[in-house]
Amino acid sequence: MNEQPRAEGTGPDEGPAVDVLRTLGLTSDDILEVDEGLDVGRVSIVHGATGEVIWCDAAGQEFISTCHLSPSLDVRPVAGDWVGLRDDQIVTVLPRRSALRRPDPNGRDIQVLAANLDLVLLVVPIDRGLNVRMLERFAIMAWESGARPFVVLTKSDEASDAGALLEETKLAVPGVDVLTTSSQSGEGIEHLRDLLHEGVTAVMLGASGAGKTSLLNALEGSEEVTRTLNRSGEGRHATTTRKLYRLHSGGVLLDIPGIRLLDLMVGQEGVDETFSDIGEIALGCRFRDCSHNGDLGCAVEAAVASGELAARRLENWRLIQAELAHQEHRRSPEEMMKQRKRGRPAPKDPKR
Ligand SMILES: Nc1nc2c(ncn2[C@@H]2O[C@H](COP(=O)(O)OP(=O)(O)O)[C@@H](O)[C@H]2O)c(=O)[nH]1
Ligand SMILES: [Mg+2]
Ligand SMILES: [Zn+2]
Repeated sequence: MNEQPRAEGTGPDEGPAVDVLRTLGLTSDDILEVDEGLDVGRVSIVHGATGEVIWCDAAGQEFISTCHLSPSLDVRPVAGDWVGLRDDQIVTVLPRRSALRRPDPNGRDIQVLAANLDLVLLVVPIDRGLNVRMLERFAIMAWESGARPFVVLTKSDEASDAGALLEETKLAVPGVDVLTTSSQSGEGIEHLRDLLHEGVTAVMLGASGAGKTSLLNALEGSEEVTRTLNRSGEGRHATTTRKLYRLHSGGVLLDIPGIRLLDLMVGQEGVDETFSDIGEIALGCRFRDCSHNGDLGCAVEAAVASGELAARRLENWRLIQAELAHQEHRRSPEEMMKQRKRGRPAPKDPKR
């Protein structure tokens, strides 16, 4: 194994190639070990049997190529993947540190949308109130990815009571940071820029019309973000693609296909994180496998009765549990049977 190029902190390698890879979002958690003679790059998009890759040679000269996928690949590369290249062919997909997934249209398989993310921006408009159920689903999917979820409330200039909606959002996704923004007035945009600094790769998850494109334009201060970026001023890093934006603030934004509500993936871990308030209260339930549905000594239902927990929150949790069971069933009937026999998983210890 050749050990170059590698991220800072994982090896002695510094140099022009690593400098370029950093502008592509390389972090110290990415370990780019590839075979001798391979170049390293980052995938911006894959369509069919080819992928668009931004890569650089050992001298730090940057290129953008449409590369064929080697038939020997055992992992299909996706946007955000670090890959090893030989002669314009992707021959290695490096290990992923996070991955955003959704159910395949057939409902049985799982599709990876983007890899090696640090931040999943949940873009949620508040000009017509807050769609809590959609927010919860986005949050679950984000938690499942292994990246950090971050809620960006948009269109605050048209919100009736942005302050109240902010509080409602915080209750819906405990433990997730929330920022109120407006692409119109500029509220929150500077904060968002600070968040998207070098070494951060982000995606925006949000319904069509949520304000994602406007946000990107506000961040970049331009209507035309697909123009050639030239941050070094020396003609280097001059390539960007329609799908991998190198932001002026230093971060990388991957453009992924829009997600419909139906596509959202539900996973136990993401549900536990998103409903950590219920998980915490459930520690007080008499039975570890309490279903919070008429069970004896249920602390969660008691919390609803006392007003400590909103009834709607428990309702949403139940709906999500049903959906989780349904998705798992569609994916694997056998696994579903096993889980039924084992009973419900015990609530997880609260993290905070
Ligand atoms: N008032 C207001 N309208 C916005 C804001 N951001 C986006 N919009 C409008 O919302 C619509 C959808 O925005 P767009 O960025 O295309 O959403 P996308 O589909 O998520 O990319 C457009 O008509 C925008 O002008 C905002 O901050 N304030
Ligand atoms: Mg758009
Ligand atoms: Zn209970």
